[in-house]
Amino acid sequence: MKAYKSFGITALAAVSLLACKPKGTENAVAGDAAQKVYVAPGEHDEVYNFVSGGFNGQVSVVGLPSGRTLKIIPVFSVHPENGYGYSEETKPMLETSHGFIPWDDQHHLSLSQTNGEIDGRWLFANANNTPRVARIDLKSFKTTEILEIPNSAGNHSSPFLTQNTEYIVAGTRFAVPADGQDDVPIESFKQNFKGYLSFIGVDKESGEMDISFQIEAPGFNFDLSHAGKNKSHGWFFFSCYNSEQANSLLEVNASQNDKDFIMAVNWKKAEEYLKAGKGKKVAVEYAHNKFDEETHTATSTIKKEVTVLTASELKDICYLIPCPKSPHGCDVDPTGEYIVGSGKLAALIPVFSFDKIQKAIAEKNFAGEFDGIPIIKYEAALHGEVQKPGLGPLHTEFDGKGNAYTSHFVSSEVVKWNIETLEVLDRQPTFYSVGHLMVVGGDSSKPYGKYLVAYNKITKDRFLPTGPELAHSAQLFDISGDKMKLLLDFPTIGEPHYAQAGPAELFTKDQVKFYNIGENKHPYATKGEAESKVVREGNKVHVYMTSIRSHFSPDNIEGIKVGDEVYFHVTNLEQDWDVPHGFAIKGAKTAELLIMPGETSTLKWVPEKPGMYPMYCTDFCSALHQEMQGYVRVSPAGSNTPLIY
Ligand code: K7E
Ligand code: RUQ
Ligand code: CUA
Repeated sequence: MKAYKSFGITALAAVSLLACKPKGTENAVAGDAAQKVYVAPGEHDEVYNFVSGGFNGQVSVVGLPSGRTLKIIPVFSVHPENGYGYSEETKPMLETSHGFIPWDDQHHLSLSQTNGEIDGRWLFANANNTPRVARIDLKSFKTTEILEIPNSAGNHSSPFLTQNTEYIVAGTRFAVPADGQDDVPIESFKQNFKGYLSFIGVDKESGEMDISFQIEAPGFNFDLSHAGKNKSHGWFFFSCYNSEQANSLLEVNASQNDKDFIMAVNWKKAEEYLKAGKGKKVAVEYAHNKFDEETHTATSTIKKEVTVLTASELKDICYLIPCPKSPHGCDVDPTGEYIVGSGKLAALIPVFSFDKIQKAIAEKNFAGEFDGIPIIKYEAALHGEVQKPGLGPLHTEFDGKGNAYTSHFVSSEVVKWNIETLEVLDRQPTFYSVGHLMVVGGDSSKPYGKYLVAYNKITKDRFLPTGPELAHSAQLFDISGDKMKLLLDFPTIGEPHYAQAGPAELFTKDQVKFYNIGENKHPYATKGEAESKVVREGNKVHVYMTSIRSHFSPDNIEGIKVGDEVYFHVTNLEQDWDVPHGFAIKGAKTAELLIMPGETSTLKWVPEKPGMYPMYCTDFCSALHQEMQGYVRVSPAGSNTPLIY
């Protein structure tokens, strides 16, 4: 989030003040910090931390408490490290209804849950700009599915999930013209623009996603959301700003109203309406991309229709709860009773009670309605307010011991408070201007606690300077005691927004180490060197190539002509953990490949000039790695050089 504009001069002043170290910060660092974060050589971290990459479109995997980056998982952006988005197999993953998109913006992550507990199966990620939701398989740490979301723009309120991963939910940040009618005047915002909330069903076994239904809501900006848990399972809570429905958010336009809303959605009720045949079919276009783990090949298909339930007609699936000024985070505590709203422009944190919301609905304790949607009276839904927590509250997580931790962007601090008594218990400064924060398991019904990480928006002087572009800074706190203790600063990849984490055992148990070559069902797999070959079909040339320490087969090829479409299908024959091979050929515009043991990967190359083109392995794989090379001779189009390999 970027809040400078709305805070104007005050925020800028606050930020520059904070850029010099506040007094007494040294005391916040735990005396035994070094010991607590030290993971000895050869030892493993205690926790996997999955961190969003923000504008880089990726996800990184960080070990805690060491802060070591273990892997970058490419999701919505191409990744030169492993050829994601470059190889023929993975290119379809980045197809959308707008065509191939090599770079997007990734904000939030959700680990799959069963009975409200992290189950270690999948990680879901959102793309903000061209609305999509991805599923990462945590056996392989690979992105295996991407679903585009129609009727959405700025997919920010996403991908939050229900406690058995029944649904991934995605709310649109930008209201969009209703019924897919895109060509309307922007001035007609109030009449024509709506907000859509997508409920994406997830298959229990395979994890496969598709849009089950959408709810058409007023044209607010849906910012963030969280599912109810336990007693509130069956409900979903969305923060919405711009309740004025202004079409320009410049200046104070969108913040005139003293209160915006949290919208409570009864999705079980929506399911009933759907079963009863309610809902309209709306023509749309969205891509559904799947990576088949048997053939190791992705496909992309375009789907054409969604079912939309209209909230204002159905009356009893959506309820609005007033929430002070521009709510951002909308978080539900582990019991499911408390819903925490964080008004970015408010100087308090309202905490709503699920029981009270239910009572208010039953007693019709409403303050009016908006587009046919009842507005529950603020006091009727309120558990209480945290007074003077800090400035610019954004996001809240929980430790399972009755405490909540809220990040404050403007006053640059993490504030710990008690959910029942609403009393502030502790505060620690962050360096600088924290956005999201995360407690290990802090979004589940059973937080693991122990560590909290603050993901800060401004780095300034925390690390050695690297010119104008700096790594973002994360800060690890020990939250096992009464007071939070700073343990470690570490740099991150991209701009982390949300992150989630769980104890290591959850993710290590079924991990893939390499692919069994016998089970490789890739249509162009070559399962032994003897089967390697080059096959010409018109101007298409398929090279069935193998790689094993330390040679390619075939390694020298003649008879390729200018303008041919050459496909190098490289199968890595190794059957050993951690022996990838690389592949590169001079002048190839699709770049390189990195092929895992037992896998087949394809590089497409269209030579444009006659010449001698060396190819080689790019990953140091053995003492004879430098010998892993060959030549391709390219002759002029129409010449009669025979095919030799
Ligand atoms: Cu607060 Cu996109 Cu979750 Cu960033 S948003 S901080
Ligand atoms: S070679 S070990 Cu290019 Cu010195 Cu790499
Ligand atoms: Cu194979 Cu280097």
